[in-house]
This record gives sequence, C-alpha cells and structure tokens, in this order.
Amino acid sequence: MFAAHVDHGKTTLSDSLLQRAGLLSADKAGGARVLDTNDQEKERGITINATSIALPLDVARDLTRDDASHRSESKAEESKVEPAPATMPMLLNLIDSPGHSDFSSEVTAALRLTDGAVVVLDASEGVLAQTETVLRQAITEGVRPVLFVNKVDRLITELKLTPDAAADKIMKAIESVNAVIATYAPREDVARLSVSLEDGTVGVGSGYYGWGFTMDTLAVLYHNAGVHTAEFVRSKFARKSSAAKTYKKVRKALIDFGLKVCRCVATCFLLFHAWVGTPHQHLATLSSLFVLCYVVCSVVDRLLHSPSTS
Ligand SMILES: Nc1nc2c(ncn2[C@@H]2O[C@H](COP(=O)(O)OP(=O)(O)O)[C@@H](O)[C@H]2O)c(=O)[nH]1
Ligand SMILES: [Mg+2]
Repeated sequence: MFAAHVDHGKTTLSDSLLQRAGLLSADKAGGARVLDTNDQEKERGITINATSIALPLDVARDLTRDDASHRSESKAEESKVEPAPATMPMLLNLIDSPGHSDFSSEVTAALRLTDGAVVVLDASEGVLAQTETVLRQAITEGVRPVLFVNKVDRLITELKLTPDAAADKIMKAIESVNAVIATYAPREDVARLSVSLEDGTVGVGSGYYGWGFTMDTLAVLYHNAGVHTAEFVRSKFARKSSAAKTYKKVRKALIDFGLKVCRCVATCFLLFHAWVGTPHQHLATLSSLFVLCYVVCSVVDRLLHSPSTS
C-alpha cells in the first residue's frame, strides 16, 4: 500500500503503476489520479477512502543475482539451461490510502490487509506530521515500511539544486525517516526496519513524470553496460557519502581548533593587560590581531553551521 502525508503524491504514483500495468494511457497518467474515485475526492483533490486495485505487472528480475548464480555453474551446464527471462509476471494488489489526519483509520485498516507499506515522501518537504504518523502506524501493525522519495523533479526544476545538493537532501530525508523508525520501533527491530539505498529499501523518483529507481535498478543498468555486480554501485555510493562525512568532520575540527587557540591567546592578553597595564606596543598589536581573528572565526563558524547551510 502507499501511505504518506497528504499531497506527497501517493495517488499520482498509483497512476504510474496503472500505466505500467496497461490500464491507463501514458498521456493521462499523473493528472488522472484514477484511484480518487468518488466525486468528493475529485472535487477536493484529496483521497478520502482507501482504494484498492489489482495490477498485473511484469517486474524486472534481479539480473545481478541471476548472473552470480549463472557464473557459479560450469559452462557445459550453462549451455543446457535456457536463459532466464528478464521479467516475471506478478499480480500486485495495490491500496492507495488517504494522507489527511482525519482519515487515519483508513490507513490502519489498509495496513491490516497488506504485506508491505511504501511510505511516499515529497523530496523537497521531507518528513512531515503524517509521515511520522503512518510510519508509527506501520510499525505498530507489524508492517515493514519501505521508502519512496518522490517529486525529485522539484529539486531540479523548482529548488534548482545542484546534483550534490539534491543527493544531500535525499540522504537527509532518508536519515529523518530512520530517526522516526528508531523512535517508534522496539530497540531490537530498529536495524531490521531501517531503510537505506544500499539495501534496496529506498526508491527515488517522480510519480508525476513516471520514473524512479532503486540501487538495484542502477545495478541492472550497470550490469547491462558490462559491469557485473551490484556491489560496485553500492561501494561507490558508500565511498562518496563517507568521504563527504569525513570532509565535514575535518572542517569542523579545524575551525574548533582555530577558535580554541584564538580564545586562549585573547584571554591571556586581556588578563595580562588587566594585571600589568598596557604591554609593549608590538605585543598589543599582535594580541589585538588575535582578538580580531577570534571574532572572525566565530562569525565564520556561525555561518557554516547555520541551518540554511547545513
Ligand atoms: N512536481 C511533481 N508533482 C507531483 C508529483 N507527484 C504528485 N505531484 C502533485 O502533487 C499533488 C498531490 O498529488 P496526489 O497524488 O494527489 O497526492 P496524495 O495526497 O499523496 O495522494 C498533485 O498536484 C500532483 O500533481 C511529482 O512526482 N512531481
Ligand atoms: Mg491521494
């Protein structure tokens, strides 16, 4: 089922799946919001009742895993076995649920019917009140949530973020979701329920424009381009995020060290000045420079750690 804060794009995302199942034409998907069935829902543009639909889908096989198993077989055996088709048929019973807090009972009822919940998140808005509520409801009902970071197009077209800033925003959204999970899940289940790109429990995309990917999708793309393992993509990603974290830590440590040195020298100067009187001219100039340096470092520290830049 799809669960989320109101307007984060559940019904639009359902349209994309309907189109994929051949039940809706491409030009109508996105704007049609087919699962908002009754007149009031259409008029008000919000989902009121949970609606379910059965979707016959051809889903992609995990080619990288097939590839690994094939490679372990001998060449003679491989020549006898028919290559596995790239897709397999699946019947998906999808439930689109309302996001408004007044209709939370519909979400609980739907959660009791489903095997899994896709928590949809507007990439630019992040975790909001109902996101937290649906995550708590899913955990309470024993349903494992996965995450779809939606409306990623807005990061590009509206917020005009650079690729790195957009990736940072997505990573922060994932961290916020995991913080909520850690708040509500029993301590022994936190690791199992937490979501991550590396594990394939986070998808990223745009329901309106009908595209999205998980790390596994990227791995398949890499596989088709001749790169054989999902680990390649995962390790690449992990290295990038840990390098960014290390850079931030080093920068903070250097600023903290500079501040401490300046603060120490400035305090010594003030004490010396109060005790002995005006010191030698050069010493006074040098110490004033340290005081100035201290003030500049403090301002830089403030700017670097202000919420808009973090
Ligand atoms: N830019 C953008 N807008 C979207 C996307 N998905 C949904 N929307 C818009 O967000 C609004 C709310 O979508 P809807 O599917 O009704 O949200 P729901 O309340 O979660 O079901 C609608 O105006 C959609 O056109 C998306 O991927 N990108
Ligand atoms: Mg809706």
